[in-house]
Amino acid sequence: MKKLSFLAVLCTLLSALWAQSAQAQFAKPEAAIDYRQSALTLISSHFGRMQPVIKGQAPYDAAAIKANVEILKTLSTLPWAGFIAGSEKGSSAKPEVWTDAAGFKAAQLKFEGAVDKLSVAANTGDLDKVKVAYGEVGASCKACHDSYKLKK
Ligand code: ASC
Repeated sequence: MKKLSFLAVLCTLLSALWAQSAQAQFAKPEAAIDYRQSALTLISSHFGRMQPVIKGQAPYDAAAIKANVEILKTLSTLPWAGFIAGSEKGSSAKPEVWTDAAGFKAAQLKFEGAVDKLSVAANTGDLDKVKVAYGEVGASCKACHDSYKLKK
């Protein structure tokens, strides 16, 4: 019993420390901007490289698409931690990212959900399903950019 409560206290302390360090992962706003832009660059790369297959310009290698979509699934969760308070200036993020935080969060979840669906489609090995799901991911990229990214 004593051992258990010691463990419980230890876990509580460790998770509090972890939460603190998760919040303090960027030393300055520029680092947060670099982080989110890097993640979005990787997303663009891993999304864009599938386009020739979707357009029928390259053969469908189901295993390669599946592996790439798995990477995209992880990447899709990453950029959002970089949109910290204090990093409003110095990137193409619109002020609405912060003034409409709920809408921005909903757009993130829509994108992540679309990538999840693409993953389900990729796992079937059915190119027609992959094409539809790919289009939905692209639409969620565009919808978020239209509302939350400055046009250059
Ligand atoms: C991409 C990319 C985007 C999106 C967007 C979809 O490949 O880099 O920003 O797709 O163009 O509408």
